Amino acid sequence: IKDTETILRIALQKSGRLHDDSMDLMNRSGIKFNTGAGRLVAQSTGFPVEALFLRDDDIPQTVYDGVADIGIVGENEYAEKGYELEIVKHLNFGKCRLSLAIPKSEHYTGVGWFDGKKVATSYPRILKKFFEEKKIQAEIHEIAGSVEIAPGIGLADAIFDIVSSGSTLVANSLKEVGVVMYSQAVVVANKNLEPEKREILDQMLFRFNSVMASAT
Ligand code: PRT
Ligand code: ZN
Repeated sequence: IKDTETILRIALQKSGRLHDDSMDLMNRSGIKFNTGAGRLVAQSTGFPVEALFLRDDDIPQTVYDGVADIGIVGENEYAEKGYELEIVKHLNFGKCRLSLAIPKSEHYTGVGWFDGKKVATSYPRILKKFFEEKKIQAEIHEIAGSVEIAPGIGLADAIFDIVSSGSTLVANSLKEVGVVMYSQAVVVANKNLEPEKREILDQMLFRFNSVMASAT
């Protein structure tokens, strides 16, 4: 009996800020997918890879569970979810930072300002760790989206959220007072990849490296 050909499964964001750059990198690496509208799984032509299109929130666990072998996700999402994976490549897109921001009318006195305050965020785990390290007693209020409006509507005193240009903060009368982590898109891999899959991954990373080197 002949073994079925080994296929590397990669989890990619279905739609959103990382989708286009992820697809573009795959395409320029010669890995094209037979995607149809709404399809969640796609086979590649000419390379033993299959794509799973997911919400970015689900990518770390999917790779950890081995449903996908590797994935492209923001370091922020990887850090928040807490699954142990191997970061095999930084991709230089999706760059942003996770920052604390407060109403611009507030006088900021340093991180102690947050003592006794209520902070809205979609990244409670990263924030909890940061406050613990700084010995700050603050209340963390988890919300899924539109974090920036929380202070304006009286839901929180401050926020902890993704910032890139900073214009969303300005539009909501907030000011950035501290960066907790910098992030970019990364390739994460399951820690127990079988050798055949590891070999496909290495070939893929070799192509990524050539594409990224020629782009600069
Ligand atoms: O549907 P799904 O769950 O997959 O997507 P999502 O809505 O959770 O995430 P998405 O697509 O918005 O972002 C995916 C990833 O892109 C994030 O996890 C980050 O790693 C990265 N990224 C890079 C960003 C930004 N830049 C960014 N600017 N994610 C979000 N933003 C938000 C920011 O919070 C602000 O509200 O964009 C808004 C504009 O930012 P400013 O500072 O430029 O005004
Ligand atoms: Zn998400």
